[in-house]
Amino acid sequence: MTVVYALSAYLPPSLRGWIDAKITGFKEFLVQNGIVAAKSADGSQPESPAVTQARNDVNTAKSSLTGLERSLQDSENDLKNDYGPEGIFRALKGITAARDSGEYSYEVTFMERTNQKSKKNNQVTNMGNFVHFETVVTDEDTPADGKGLGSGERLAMKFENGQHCWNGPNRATLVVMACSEHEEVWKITEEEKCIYRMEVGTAAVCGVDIGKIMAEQNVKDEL
Ligand code: MAN
Repeated sequence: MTVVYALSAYLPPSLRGWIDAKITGFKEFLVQNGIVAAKSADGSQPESPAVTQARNDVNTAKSSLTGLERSLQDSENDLKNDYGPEGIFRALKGITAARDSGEYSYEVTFMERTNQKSKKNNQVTNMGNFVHFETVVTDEDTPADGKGLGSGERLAMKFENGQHCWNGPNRATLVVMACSEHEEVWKITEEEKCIYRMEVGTAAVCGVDIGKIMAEQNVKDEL
């Protein structure tokens, strides 16, 4: 533009006027169509609308990519969680059963965590977070009301890495399950300092094929 302006200085005034008008018109056309930016009052050259638009498009695309990455991560985490075969335990996830014992109330939230709640001050201590299934062989007489583990191979949920125990390990719980009509905690023991065992009844294990569940978990672990 500057070169054209300089050249027009050598032209006869009538022609110069005509060229100046054409150049001004062309510049206006470029501004109106967003190809170049209008000069601001202080004479600086701001960004053109086309560049602003392109930048906005990039930012929008970036934030939707971030959203997609987050939901992909959520799905991957969900897949990694162990629900056992055919989603049998998916229905149990998040259900809580509790029982008082001594100065505490103990609760298991299946597939999530175990808690020890003080009856005095309601303080909650995490006794472990769900890691995986294990099997336990039990050998006891089933009580008359049927509320007990009985004898045989039982499925168990292992919860680890709970709140650290003073002068001891991080709290951990083994929740051993047997068939029962409702979810209920039958017995709680502290086997060693801060290592707990809960015996619970749940309809989720009635008639399940333990061998199949463990085989599927092993396949998942190897993936
Ligand atoms: C608390 C409870 C007990 C545990 C002690 C260990 O009192 O969690 O179960 O044995 O801490 O200091």
